[in-house]
Amino acid sequence: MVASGIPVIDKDPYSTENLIDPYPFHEELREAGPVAWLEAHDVWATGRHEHVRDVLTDWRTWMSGAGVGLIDLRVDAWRPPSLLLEADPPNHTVVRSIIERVLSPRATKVLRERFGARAETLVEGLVGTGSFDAMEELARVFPVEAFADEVGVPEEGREYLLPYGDMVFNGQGPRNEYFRAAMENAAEVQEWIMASCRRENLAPGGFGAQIYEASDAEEITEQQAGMLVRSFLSAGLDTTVSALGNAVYLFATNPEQFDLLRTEPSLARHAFEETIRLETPVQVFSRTATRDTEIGNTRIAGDERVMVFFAAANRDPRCWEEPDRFDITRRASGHLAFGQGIHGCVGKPVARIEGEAVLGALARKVGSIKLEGEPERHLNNTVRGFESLPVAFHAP
Ligand code: OVM
Repeated sequence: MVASGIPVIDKDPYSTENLIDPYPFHEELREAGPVAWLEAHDVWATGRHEHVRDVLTDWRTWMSGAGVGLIDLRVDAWRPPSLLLEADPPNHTVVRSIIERVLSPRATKVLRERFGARAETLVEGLVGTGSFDAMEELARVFPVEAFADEVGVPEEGREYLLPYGDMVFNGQGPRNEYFRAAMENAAEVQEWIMASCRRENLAPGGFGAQIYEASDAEEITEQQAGMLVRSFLSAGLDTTVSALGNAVYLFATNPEQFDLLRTEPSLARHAFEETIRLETPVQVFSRTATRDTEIGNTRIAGDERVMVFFAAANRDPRCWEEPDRFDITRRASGHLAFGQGIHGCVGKPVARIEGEAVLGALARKVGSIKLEGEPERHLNNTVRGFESLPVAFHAP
């Protein structure tokens, strides 16, 4: 039971209908108040930009160690918790600083050229070839090849990467049909992932090997190093696949924005940020209260959980003008697609380089993008994206 006067929502954000189109639910959540009670899962939820940001930045009140999904991982964990995502200071601080070092803008600057060249080759090969699936031929290929190469994971078995991400992100939701389907082949997928995180299987010089250098320096143990490599493989693939697919879709359906990008390819970086504002890959994570607190004027008791809807905040009309419009010239900074605060996406320098590389290649090599059929959604409890996206890239 919730106290009277507190907004209660009976919609389930994880229903098929709401996964296909989450925006009516997000609007109801924002308009209900600073925070609402979700009856379907007995959990709080917040969706206004101001409150989402406040929760994310107050890690002393809002912990991650009980998990950042719907389910308390102290009670029910399908895998050993992440040392990064599902951890709090002081332990979190140590591992975060190691990953920050490996993925810093300074350390990843060299990827600009490598990713840029790969993206141009990939996109050139798709221009003028008629109808193709942009998920299959572009959005999935690029991270699975380019990012996995940088981590240094073996080439054999990379087909397990996206199924693993699907497990991880479905695992942040309820134990519903999507979670169960993703877990069908779990043992085999996890075995490959864990093997790929071992030192002897990582290419020298890659992000993975660099994490093990921190264990040589005795900053962390070898076992912890393996777990941090697992974080790369958990967080680094499905997210960027979603973003790249969503970008292609938004440009196909907003041709005037694509013309703008073509005349000014340096907008690629901006366009990537606007894409993840409007169609946010990681829609929601959660936090757990470490003490009695409040959101707006609503009391939240210690140990209660709140779902924090990045995607709702990213379309909050209190923050954005014409929030539902795709406008690559708007100032999208301040969006919460990468989160915020001490858990804000540590991989974002890499994600941005991937995005800029692919959107830059589209700008320079493609004349127009046409939808060639009905896109099919890939339904996942956390990540919003497509399964298939039939398009054609016409020559300039
Ligand atoms: C991790 C992890 C998993 C999923 C997402 C994420 C977006 C991190 O295992 O550390 O960040």
